[in-house]
Amino acid sequence: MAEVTKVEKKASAKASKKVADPMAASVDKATQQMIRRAQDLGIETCFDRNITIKPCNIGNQGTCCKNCGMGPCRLPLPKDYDEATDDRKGLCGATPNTIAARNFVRMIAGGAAAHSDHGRAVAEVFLSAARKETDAYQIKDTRKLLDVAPLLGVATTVEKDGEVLDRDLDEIAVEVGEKAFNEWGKAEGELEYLTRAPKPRYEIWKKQGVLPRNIDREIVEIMHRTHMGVDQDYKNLMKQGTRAALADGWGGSMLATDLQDIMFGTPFPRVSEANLGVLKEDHVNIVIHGHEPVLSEMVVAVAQKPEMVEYAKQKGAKGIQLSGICCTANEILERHGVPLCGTFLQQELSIITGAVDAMVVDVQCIFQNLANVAKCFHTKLITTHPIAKMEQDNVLHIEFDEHHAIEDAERIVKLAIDNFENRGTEVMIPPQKSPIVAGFGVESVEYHLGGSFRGTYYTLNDNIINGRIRGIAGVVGCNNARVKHNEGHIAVVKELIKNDVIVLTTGCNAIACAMEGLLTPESASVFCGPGLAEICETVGIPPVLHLGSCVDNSRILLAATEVVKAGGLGNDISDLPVAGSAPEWMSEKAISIGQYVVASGIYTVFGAVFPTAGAPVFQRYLFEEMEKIYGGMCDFEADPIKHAHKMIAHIDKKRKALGIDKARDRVMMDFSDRQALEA
Ligand code: SF4
Ligand code: MSK
Repeated sequence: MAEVTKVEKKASAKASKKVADPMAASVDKATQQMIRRAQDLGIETCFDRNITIKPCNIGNQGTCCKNCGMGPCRLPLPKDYDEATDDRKGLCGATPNTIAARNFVRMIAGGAAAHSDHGRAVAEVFLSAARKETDAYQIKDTRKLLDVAPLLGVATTVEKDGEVLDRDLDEIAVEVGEKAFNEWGKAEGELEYLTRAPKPRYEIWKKQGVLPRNIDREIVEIMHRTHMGVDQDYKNLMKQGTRAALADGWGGSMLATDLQDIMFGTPFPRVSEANLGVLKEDHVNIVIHGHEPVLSEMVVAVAQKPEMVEYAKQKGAKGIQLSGICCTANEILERHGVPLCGTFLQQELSIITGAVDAMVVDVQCIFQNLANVAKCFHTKLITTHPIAKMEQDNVLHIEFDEHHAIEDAERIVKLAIDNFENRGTEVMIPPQKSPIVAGFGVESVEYHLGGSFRGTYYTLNDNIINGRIRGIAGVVGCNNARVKHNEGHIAVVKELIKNDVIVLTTGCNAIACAMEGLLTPESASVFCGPGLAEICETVGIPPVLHLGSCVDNSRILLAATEVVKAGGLGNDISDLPVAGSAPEWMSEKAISIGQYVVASGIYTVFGAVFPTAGAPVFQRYLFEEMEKIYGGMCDFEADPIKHAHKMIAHIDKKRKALGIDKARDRVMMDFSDRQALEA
């Protein structure tokens, strides 16, 4: 009998491996088609790994501690759990509450670090641009520069001989860059942006002792406090978790958004498309994936150069098609209209099309398995960031540096063009793509829904008060392969808009909504309740407003602040008929976002899983008691319709407290009814 070779053994093991049912894995047809194709080609994706790798139940409950070498200490929730007699302990005596709280705040530290380090990288480039040390980047939006400067304590005017003169813009930019950069590590004081919040909110943070001192310190302090044998009080741990989360939302993320807007332009609504169908068979396809837009901005600029397009034509392509995955995609969409190739869970699938000539990745949310998938095709996988390399030998590393940014981008684009001719004949691009309008922000919402002659956000508030708009929801966050791709995102959002709740979206929720066709003004008449449909049709906006990337959740905080300022809906964010949601979250960043949103006064519902189920007392603290402190709290609901209705119930509770609940029982009045009222 012939000897069975290692390769054959591996192949037969592969053949017997269980794979995902594409229909059960995603609601999206393009995704289903590509999962099937991957399986036909024998290429494993995350959807299949979801079948073969089961999550650890104890880790899922948040009660596994491995913070020292005496562990891991695993404390699962007993089937007959009784709070009064619960005596679970780790070797050192740590209780489930302490362990779950330590794990939870470490997730906040991870998330806040990721957002904030992204912000720091942007601040570094900003400073180089302001000091004119690089030709590639300029200060594009001087209006925003002048808006941001005073918020960082930078004067925009100067007094000379009794006269007030405008300060030189270059000088302002350098000082803004320096002040911003200082926020990561200043020795004294507190973060400058905290006072952008409504005053009562700031006072709550002050009273609770959670004003962040600087961004880095709060993250470091979490790592210290959660070290073996330090902070053992879950409430005290959450205090620090809150402080670090606020340093993310009102610090690192907000600075990233502002500095990116000043350098690359403040987004304004633009038309584009979304889903794998944006890839073009006869074009060089470059997919950009990750989070930091500093490199992708350059790739966009270079790919549009006539000489590059000409070079692509010489190589037999009709042009260059850029598209994006995850939040780098959202960044270049909101500023340039570059189409969205897909969500977090479609990253492997984009390569499976066989049409991607280069995938360029920077930081965060990048599957290590991309390299294995790319190996099966001609796709060049290029890492660009010194902190995010891959070990596989088919991955190229072209380290990006702002001092030779254009040259780096040219090298990448040329590499992709040169690779076009290596494409196999087996290209399969799903036809699905949806038209979208994206690129909203605090400024454009003001423009579309406010109108400068009536005062900022006045019309939006007016329509909330009269009940046409029932409330506002921020629906954000990732995909999670443990739940059906995009199902939760889309069901939650559709249920909200059906009930007249306008949705602000970012991250992969925004991409999911884009793929479903919810980012067009026309979708309002199909999916919205009558009040919201009327507003969207009158103003010409979609019922779901795409506000950008993960760091752009800071735009949601500022939009809520503007609503408070416009008046008539209370004095603080916690008074507003507003709720948050992350239906399919998976990233530590979502936990940090959730906590800064909660601490900003917003009730926030998570889907998929919640990592504290093994510590019911700590979970109750997050789900109930947090509201008494901050006016916002976390909640969990896996069923998307119930999830949306928890948010709607909260919105209605806030409407009632504001005394505007009756306004929703609107009576359609004709002219004589109105005359009678006025008389
Ligand atoms: Fe176990 Fe305590 Fe060490 Fe955690 S810190 S692993 S609970 S002994
Ligand atoms: S990309 S963090 S999967 S939203 Fe920002 Fe999507 Fe979540 Fe990454």
